[in-house]
Amino acid sequence: MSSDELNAVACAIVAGHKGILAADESGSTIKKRFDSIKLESTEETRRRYRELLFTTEGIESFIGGVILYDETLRQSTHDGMSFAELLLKRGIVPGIKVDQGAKPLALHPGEKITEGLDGLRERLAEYKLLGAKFAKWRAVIEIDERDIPTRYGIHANAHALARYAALCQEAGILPIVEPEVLMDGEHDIARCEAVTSQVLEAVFTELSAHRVRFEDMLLKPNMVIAGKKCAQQASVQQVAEATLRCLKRYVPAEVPGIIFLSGGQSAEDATDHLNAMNTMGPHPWPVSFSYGRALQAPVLAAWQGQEDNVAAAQKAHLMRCRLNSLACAGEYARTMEGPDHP
Ligand code: 5MM
Repeated sequence: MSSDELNAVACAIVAGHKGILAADESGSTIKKRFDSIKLESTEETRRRYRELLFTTEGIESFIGGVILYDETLRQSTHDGMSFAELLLKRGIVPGIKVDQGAKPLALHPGEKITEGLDGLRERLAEYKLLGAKFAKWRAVIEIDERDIPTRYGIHANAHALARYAALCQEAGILPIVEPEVLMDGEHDIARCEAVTSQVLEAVFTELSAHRVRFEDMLLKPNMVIAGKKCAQQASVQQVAEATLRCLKRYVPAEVPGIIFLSGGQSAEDATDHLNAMNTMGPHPWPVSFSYGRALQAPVLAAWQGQEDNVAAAQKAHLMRCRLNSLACAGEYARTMEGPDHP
């Protein structure tokens, strides 16, 4: 794919207030999600669950892309259509998580480095044949009192993100660059803003050094938010202001879209924060979502692994997608939550 085509994929994903469904849980993560509804995680239960998500009627009006896991990209609907083909037919761009998870960073206790660069060029070529148009790599940055993250931990993760993004562009696959500052911990919103700033600065320095074209990528950052265990939680307005301040300082206007992760926020908070940011525009880039838990938690709760609950789960799914799309337009209100709202 040429540069123009990669940019067109990025723009198509976020056009019309659409966002991304992150359904790329690895084996251990989806097992945790299924444990919460007491469902065994097997290849078939995972396939059934992903079919429920991807066949929900109407989501194509709100969802421009879906991130898949390796196993899911190779799976099909019950009547044999590959998930990638199904999504493409519905006008939704299929993508693939290509990192191989965050592992302990040697000699840096408490820090992680994402692995998966070895053999990535060959894997990208195969994923392209299987229908993936974009890829995703997630770096994980933890904050704690003991001078973590270190400069080296940030640099190592930024460097890996840039190497991944360069390989994607070489292969003609749009890279989603995801540096996630975790919201676990006791830190306040100011510390999150300081660390997120350092991380974004390092990421764009490395992307530039690796000759990655900013117009041919999407950025998937965390919002600037207080740690879950911080006694002083910030208001919706404070989160929106701090997040935008940080992004406007470090993210070039050439980037065709910001697609936030939800990071453990409740479904309602993730939508509310996104909406607040979109009432404060215009911004240099579309400000949208690429949520995993904040889109799927209500679906899993409604489904419970039962065939009889598929319709209710799809209804919950459609509603969450619609509310987040409204938030991309700055038209969401908390009063729209609840089963009775159309
Ligand atoms: C769906 O979760 C993704 C995969 O996680 P693992 O590699 O740990 O199995 C995750 O990368 C996700 O795409 C993003 O973090 C966004 O998810 P949330 O739940 O934070 O919105």
